[in-house]
Amino acid sequence: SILILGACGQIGTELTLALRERYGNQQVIASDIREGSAQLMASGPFEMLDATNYGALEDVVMHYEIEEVYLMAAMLSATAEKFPMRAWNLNMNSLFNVLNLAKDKKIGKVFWPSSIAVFGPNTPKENTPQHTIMEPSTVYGVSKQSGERWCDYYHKKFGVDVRSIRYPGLISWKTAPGGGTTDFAVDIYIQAIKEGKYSCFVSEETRLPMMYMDDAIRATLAIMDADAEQIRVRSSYNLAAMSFSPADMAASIREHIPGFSIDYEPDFRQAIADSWPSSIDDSEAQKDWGWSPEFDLEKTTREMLTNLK
Ligand code: VAH
Repeated sequence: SILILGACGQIGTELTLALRERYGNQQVIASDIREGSAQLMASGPFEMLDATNYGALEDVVMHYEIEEVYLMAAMLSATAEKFPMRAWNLNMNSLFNVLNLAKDKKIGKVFWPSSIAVFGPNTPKENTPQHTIMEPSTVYGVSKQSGERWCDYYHKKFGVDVRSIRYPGLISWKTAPGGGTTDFAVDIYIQAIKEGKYSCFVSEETRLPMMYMDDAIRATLAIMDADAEQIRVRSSYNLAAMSFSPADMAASIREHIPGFSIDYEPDFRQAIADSWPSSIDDSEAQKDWGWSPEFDLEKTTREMLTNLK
């Protein structure tokens, strides 16, 4: 069976539903520290579980005979700046628990999400390469950079089959994101429908790598489906789909909601966004396991406005 930790989060919710669709509802155990959407809770087994609690995690793994774990539980960039030590504890101890279960052969395969947040202010900003300067200036970014080093170490040292993707900002409508800097790219659609206007917490020219959730889920399933020898990068793969600014989003929204207006009130999240790249080179993922995106900004806007209406 498959276990998802953090199954009620923005990625976890859709990953759980996609895995249940593919492997059958009873084969996919959802877990989190709180219950999730009605659709998620109704579609298969659920366990209340704190991913930092090794004993509780091991019990669930043994009870359900788990072979694969998707560790989606984490504290994201904005919240992590407010609670650095809680973020480090959650993001790192959950990873150590899962890597050690794999090292002890209690599970066979691990997916762990990294982020473009591993890059920092002196990383090349355009077409950021797979291997480059990484001096993250956020707690979240430090935890993701350190997590990548541990994943690579456990693979090389103990043969652990852990696979990882550096997600861009993710846009989806099924579950609200929690505490991310790129949450503006979701909020803008929700507010466009509700109020016809949005006050954006990053500046209009803030251009960031973004991806629609369907592409992110498809990439996650693809990297896990690949043969082990195809996965040459065991830290984490760069992954890309599109890059745009809030101004680009507003223009795209106005094609559907002509009167939509936006103003900009940058807050502490501006400095986080400014430390990240504007576009990503994901040629390694394309080459090693056949990655290619399907959603551009226009298609994303259509999907979001249609489903949020
Ligand atoms: C965040 N959505 O904003 C996450 C992601 C690249 C951004 O890591 O923290």
